[in-house]
Amino acid sequence: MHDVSLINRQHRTCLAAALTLLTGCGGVQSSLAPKGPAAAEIAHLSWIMFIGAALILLLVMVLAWYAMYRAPDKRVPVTPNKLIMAGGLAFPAITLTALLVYGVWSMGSIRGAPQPELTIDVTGKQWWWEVQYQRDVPGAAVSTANEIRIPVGVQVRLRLHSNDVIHSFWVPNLAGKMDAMPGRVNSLVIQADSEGVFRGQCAEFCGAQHARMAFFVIAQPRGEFEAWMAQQRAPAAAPASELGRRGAQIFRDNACMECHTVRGSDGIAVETRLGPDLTHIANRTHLAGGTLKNNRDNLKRIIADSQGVKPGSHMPSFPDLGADELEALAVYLEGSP
Ligand code: HEC
Ligand SMILES: [Cu+2]
Repeated sequence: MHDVSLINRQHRTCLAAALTLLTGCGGVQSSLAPKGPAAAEIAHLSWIMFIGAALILLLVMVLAWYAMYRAPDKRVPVTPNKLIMAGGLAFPAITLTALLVYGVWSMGSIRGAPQPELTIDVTGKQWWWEVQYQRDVPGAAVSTANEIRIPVGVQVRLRLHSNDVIHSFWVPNLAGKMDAMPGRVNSLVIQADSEGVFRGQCAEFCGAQHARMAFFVIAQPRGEFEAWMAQQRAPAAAPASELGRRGAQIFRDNACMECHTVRGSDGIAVETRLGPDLTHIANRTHLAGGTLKNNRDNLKRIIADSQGVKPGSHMPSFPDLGADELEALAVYLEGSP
């Protein structure tokens, strides 16, 4: 009796563990919860392969069982030649050809239309993602970091760049992986069928902070997206308070603009620098590649202790800034949501 209940308990623990693992497969970063056509096609193909492989395993197990336990005089006689021709040649040739044909056919919907409506430039950097809208339109370019907003139901082409090492762009709910390589532009089409926030991350080891190089794709209704674009296009508002003005001064005194752009402040030009464009930073949900939620405390923390948050990153810590100076900087940066 005791033994049986013990086994039951172990079974229950196993089941609970398996269920926990399976529920981990849903959610904001899962290729098993597709939210767009390309991801749906990939998930479909994965299920076909998984179920097919499971059936073949079952067949092999049944044959093995038959060979081991069926009494020799009761077995159906098959010559070795026939077995090899059928099981070793014909069967794999047919299943693999079918899989190849299906795979090539599904490539069409994974690639997307040749002329998507919207193109966004995404550049992998050690260790964050620069996201640029209308990069080639002078005066209209918008740059943000680790956050890609897209309208729902629209095919969006991402042009993937890198200016240091090879990164890999992967947002499992929406599409497959695509490398971002120096000296080359790779193209990936994504589309979200419903509103939502989908997490992605760099999927190619790229150095010390590779693990903290996540990003979010935010799919929103067209109107909301357009409003966001218009607001992002505007330069930073001039600081409205004394504290904000002091923050702007501290920003200049510490040469933050060596690496960061704040569009509209004192003629600092829009151009690609080492660090993210900070013009509308208050608008982002996260900081430092998904490492921290974006709020005032964390904003101050990333400035004062960047090397503590993300050791080895190209953002130096500023440990000498006092609490009041950090507050002023944060007020200044948050002044233009
Ligand atoms: C040497 C270049 C450099 C200097 C100087 C610099 N930063 Fe940065 N900063 C970076 C880089 C690179 C990142 C991205 C770090 C990462 O996530 O890997 C960053 C990130 C940030 C972020 C987070 C942005 C985001 O969206 O994740 C803030 C805020 C920031 N810096 C503020 C400042 C302030 C304020 C100063 C001046 C006191 C400053 N930085 C000086 C390079 C620099
Ligand atoms: Cu990486």
